[in-house]
Amino acid sequence: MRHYRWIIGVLGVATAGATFAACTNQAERAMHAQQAGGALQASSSIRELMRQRGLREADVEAALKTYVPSGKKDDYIIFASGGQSGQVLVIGVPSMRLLKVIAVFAPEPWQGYAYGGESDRVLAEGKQEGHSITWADVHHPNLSESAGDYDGKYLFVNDNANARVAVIDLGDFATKQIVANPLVASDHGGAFVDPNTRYVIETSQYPSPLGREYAPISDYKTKYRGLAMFWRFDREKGRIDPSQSFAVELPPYTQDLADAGKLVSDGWAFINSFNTEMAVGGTLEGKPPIESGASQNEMDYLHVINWKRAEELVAAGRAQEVHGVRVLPLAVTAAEGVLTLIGEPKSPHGCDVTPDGTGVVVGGKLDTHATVYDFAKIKALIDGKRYEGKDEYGIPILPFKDSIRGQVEIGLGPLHTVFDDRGNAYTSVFIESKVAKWSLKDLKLLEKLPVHYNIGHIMAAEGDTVSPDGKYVVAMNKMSLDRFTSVGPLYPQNFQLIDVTGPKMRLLYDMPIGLGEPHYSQMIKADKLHPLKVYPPGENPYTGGHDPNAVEGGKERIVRNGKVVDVYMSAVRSHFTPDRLELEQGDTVHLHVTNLEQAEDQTHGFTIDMYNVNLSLEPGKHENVTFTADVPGVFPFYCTEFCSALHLEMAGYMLVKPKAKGGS
Ligand code: RUQ
Ligand code: CUA
Repeated sequence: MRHYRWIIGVLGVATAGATFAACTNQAERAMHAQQAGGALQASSSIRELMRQRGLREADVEAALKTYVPSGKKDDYIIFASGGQSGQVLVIGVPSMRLLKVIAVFAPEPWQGYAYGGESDRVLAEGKQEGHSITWADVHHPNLSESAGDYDGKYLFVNDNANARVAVIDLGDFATKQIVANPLVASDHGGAFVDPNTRYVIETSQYPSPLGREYAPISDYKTKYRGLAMFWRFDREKGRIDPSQSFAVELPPYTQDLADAGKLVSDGWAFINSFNTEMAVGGTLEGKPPIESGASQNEMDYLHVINWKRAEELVAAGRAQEVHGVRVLPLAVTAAEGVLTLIGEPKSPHGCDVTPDGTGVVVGGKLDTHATVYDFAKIKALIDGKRYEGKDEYGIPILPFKDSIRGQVEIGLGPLHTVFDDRGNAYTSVFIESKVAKWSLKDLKLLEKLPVHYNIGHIMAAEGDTVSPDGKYVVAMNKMSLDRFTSVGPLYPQNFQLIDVTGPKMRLLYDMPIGLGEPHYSQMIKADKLHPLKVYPPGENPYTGGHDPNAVEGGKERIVRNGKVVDVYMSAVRSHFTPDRLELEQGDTVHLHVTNLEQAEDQTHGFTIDMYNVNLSLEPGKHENVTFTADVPGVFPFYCTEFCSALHLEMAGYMLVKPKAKGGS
């Protein structure tokens, strides 16, 4: 209500007064009178407008809190998983405008990602067993951290389906590396970072024989395993260094979400799990499906990993090499206090370390509580070796009751938990379709807000850091029925922006996500990002330096060496040099093309008819493309970005002369 009155005040009175005083010319005055009249009319008719559009005061307030006028920028940026699209979404907050889709695990034509240029190599790194994979089930984006705070430098995402992790450089918002895990067949607990991004943590989901080997399902308990992978991140190079990475072998429980400790719990990692029953299905043989087999036990296990200890043991040579990865075997893990288990109520999900690092919150899909584990208690129990027993792999188990701070009665299907700056936690409640706000201090439920519908993950502004910002929470909903205009049986997902500044949560905005099922996202203060405006001249974004084949203006040329042709080409408004390529059928062509521009936003594209080559040449960028001119004919090439008035003229011909008949 306050906002509404304020609008009328500003639009109706202040604007009109100020404009009249400032102008003398009669025509101008008449014009301003008309405009001011319009404004006055608009303001006095806001109620009318609200009536016509069926808006309540709460709607107007939400609109005022989210509307970002043309030319103004957002305060926060969300990096969201693009789900099955294999990509990452960049979204502004509070406007919820989509700013970019970053190509990660799937080809993306606009960015020229994996269409003949340098990025082909990045996608090819993601092969598993020689198989190219051109999609991913992206789950959890995580920003790089320094001292537990997002530093705006890198983003890591996992591919749940094919056990891969990608590194995105936030200097140019481009994917630089994909590492394929050679040991496991799926990963879920990733890609989480420790507070200084020493490691990117990736934990397996469905157990399988390590090293992607074969073993019959009857050998499940003896041959199938889980894994926690610690990928060493080299900040200088901006790449994961597999040679410095290691893994911790885990029992074949289905490890799920993971999180790294922070502050007091730095050096530790936590993973929730389900199916500690080790059910393997067999529905056709009349056995229970995994679903029911896995829901027998009252308790599953929270995995507590002392990764600093694991690192020491690996350095001391206690690991074994499996497919080039140093793996700490289960026996070592069990004997040396690397892994400890604690009971977790009924098919847990979510595993979230509190901002101060003293607690770990786990939801229970089939339990109505969020359980808050207490790191100090866990540490004391481990140090005193006060175990309640061991599992069948010899892993020590801590007594549940003595390991927890308490439990919060949340409702049906609590999953993930995030935090604000005032000691509140927010848990997604899947079955109830609600966000539950509760107090970390006294574990009291404070409020529940309905969301639409089936909320999975939940995310808060800077929520995974040691100092969350509060302000916003985003509900990431699996279903959107009745929210948006119908677009056929496959519905978009629904991101709902929630204002958490007041005593009550306020739903502000619905944003449909129409290309995949984003699981998680993170939200960073926009001013922490410092992306490049243009590339330095001749930059190869995928090697991270000046390309040796970069072309300078005036040095364009075509060099033929027998059947191999090197073309050194420049692009500048609005022509390519050279613009005619005379080739012989069967020539191998190495095309080196540099965008010579250094003006912001002056991107050119490059495509050749039929060859499936499509490049995006941002200012300064250099690309290398190799192909065989196997088909004779005339192939126009042109710029695919409307870069200038004469953009359509930015074209040329590749002429491929047929081999002489009967010749070789
Ligand atoms: S998991 S909600 Cu990766 Cu909860 Cu999706
Ligand atoms: Cu360059 Cu269009």
